[in-house]
Amino acid sequence: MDYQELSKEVSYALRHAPWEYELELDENGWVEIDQLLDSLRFSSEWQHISEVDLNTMIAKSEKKRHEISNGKIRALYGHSIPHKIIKEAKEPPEILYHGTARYFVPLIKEKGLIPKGRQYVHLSVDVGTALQVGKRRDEKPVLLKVNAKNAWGEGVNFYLGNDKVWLADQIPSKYIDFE
Ligand code: HQG
Repeated sequence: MDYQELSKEVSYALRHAPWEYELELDENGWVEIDQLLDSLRFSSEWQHISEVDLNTMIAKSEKKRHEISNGKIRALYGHSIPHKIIKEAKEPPEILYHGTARYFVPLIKEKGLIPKGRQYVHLSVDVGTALQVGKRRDEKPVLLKVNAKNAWGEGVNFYLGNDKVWLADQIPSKYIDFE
């Protein structure tokens, strides 16, 4: 089984288009695993899929994108659906990073970091991860340093995605160090 392809499809279903799979996410983004499996099995590629495959998909992935608990599965970040997923607000580490494309920098200086097509701004705990994120859009990505703890102290909300990804509603540019 192509677990990378499966992960892409599960992310698409759980982050962007649950209605295409006849799924309804609860307020924290969870769906019944059986419902997701039933829906995936309509496609010939996944007709023999089982819960074991979802566990293998998560175990093999280089990023922790999905989580399984109590017969349910959810995406941990990345959502774009209109109904905002409720995340657990949490005090962030002192510094978080954001990797982006050079051509976005003037706009980010002006408006701060905004979620664009997603529900939250995505931040990384380490430089390497942030640069990888930025490389999706620019071969020479820009590394932004976010003074997360200061922002939190002044009322900006942060939320936990996974152990490497933090989320925020927006980050005003006064909390961002540009290279
Ligand atoms: C930029 C992937 C103009 C922002 C990744 C980013 C991540 C602005 C882009 C996760 C802006 C949005 C999310 C402003 C922010 N003006 N551009 N004011 N504020 N931007 O893809 O953070 O592999 O929605 O810098 O690895 O790149 O799918 O967010 O470049 O963890 O699991 O607008 O998605 O994870 O792009 O990536 P995205 P992102 P997966």
